Amino acid sequence: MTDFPRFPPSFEWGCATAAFQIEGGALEGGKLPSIWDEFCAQPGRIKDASDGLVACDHFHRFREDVALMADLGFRHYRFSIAWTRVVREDGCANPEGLDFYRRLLDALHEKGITPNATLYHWDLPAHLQHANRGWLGRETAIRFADYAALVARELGDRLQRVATLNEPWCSAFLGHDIGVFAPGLQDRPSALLAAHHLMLAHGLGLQAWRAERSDTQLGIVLNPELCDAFSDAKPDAMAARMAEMERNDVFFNPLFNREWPAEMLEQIGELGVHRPAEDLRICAQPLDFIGLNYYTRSVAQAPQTPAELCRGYRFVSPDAKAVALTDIGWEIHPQGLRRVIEKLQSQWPLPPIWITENGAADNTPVGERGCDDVIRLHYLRTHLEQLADMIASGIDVRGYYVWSLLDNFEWAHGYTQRFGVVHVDYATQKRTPKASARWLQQQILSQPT
Ligand code: GCO
Repeated sequence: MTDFPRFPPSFEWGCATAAFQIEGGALEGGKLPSIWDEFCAQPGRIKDASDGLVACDHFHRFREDVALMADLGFRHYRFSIAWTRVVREDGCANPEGLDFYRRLLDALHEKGITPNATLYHWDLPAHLQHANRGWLGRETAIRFADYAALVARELGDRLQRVATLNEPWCSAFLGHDIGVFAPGLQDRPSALLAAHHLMLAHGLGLQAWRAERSDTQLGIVLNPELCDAFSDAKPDAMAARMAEMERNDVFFNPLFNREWPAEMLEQIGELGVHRPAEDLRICAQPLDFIGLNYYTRSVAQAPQTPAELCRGYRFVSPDAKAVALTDIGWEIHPQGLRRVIEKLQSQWPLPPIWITENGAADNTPVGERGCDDVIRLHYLRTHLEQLADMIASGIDVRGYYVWSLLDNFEWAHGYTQRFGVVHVDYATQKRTPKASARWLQQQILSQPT
């Protein structure tokens, strides 16, 4: 094995999680249901018919989890705050919910771990879905800004870096077009309208936070798509561009005060009348950082079915005989990390970058000698080598957060896909660091400080 590369001394090594995927404690401390609680309760939505009621029971075991992070060498932790835990239906603070995050922040502080909070990782309060059609209503963006201001007031003194949204593409398109995420709609123009309101929420959220505090580094976490064309034929190249427009331009353009491409305006159709022109200016608040999540690339072909024609592309599933896949079926393509960042930088003036998620599904069980997760080990090593090379060639990436600390609730896949560097036995809640966790620990601890 070759030597592991050196990263700059200031480089941040962290791990990431999200509230709904790990916390559990769903009915405790005045927590309200989210759209994901309701989605899980609908038959057929989640592969193993599971839910987030207990998940990794992090709500009760957070001290143990923080100690584990510290033991594994992580000095930075990206987590999300559950809107449903800290804000009551009347918009007032829920002291019990805030207290949970204060205790979590205390535990992190005691271990010298820097918190990085995300305000919205898909768990919209269900009452906003019912009263306001969720992200299809403009009011939800306003309520998000109120929530951001509340967190700034209540927890802001303890949070140096905060992201508004995680992967709004997933909330908008998986939730409203493809329908595999909450709230489970299948309507293309609605997905675009939701995307607009999510970006508006981001902009209003930043304004609201900054009105409360000026000392927080603020940004957003996106999951840009790297889409290659299936062939050199023009329709395939156009399809790849359409996929990237939907996944990248719809979210990056507003950040930099640019209107969506004409193709996307056409797709939103009449619903576009709900997009007042001044919204663009609100979306384009100054960014202190951008978080990028990278897992894989995709390959697009000219559309065939009516739904594909409406989107302008279709994806080709990776061929397991031709390329290496993780257990969830995603191609392992480490060069994509550089390719996607270089491509984004050629299109938009990005602020400093943090890789806020990168990781692999590897469902190797725990045996007598632990969990030898070779797919994940290979994945992490090749992506980190790529990252070190990129930094050496001058790309400004300041930190890396592995997804995820723990095996957890993988959305529509339920508990069937394991992304953790630490194995979780869901029957006993026993945590077992996998080989990849031990390997990462070794690399982090051997870096210059
Ligand atoms: C994401 C998500 C995670 C997923 C991970 C693996 O932002 O996509 O933050 O919640 O679990 O990406 O699918």
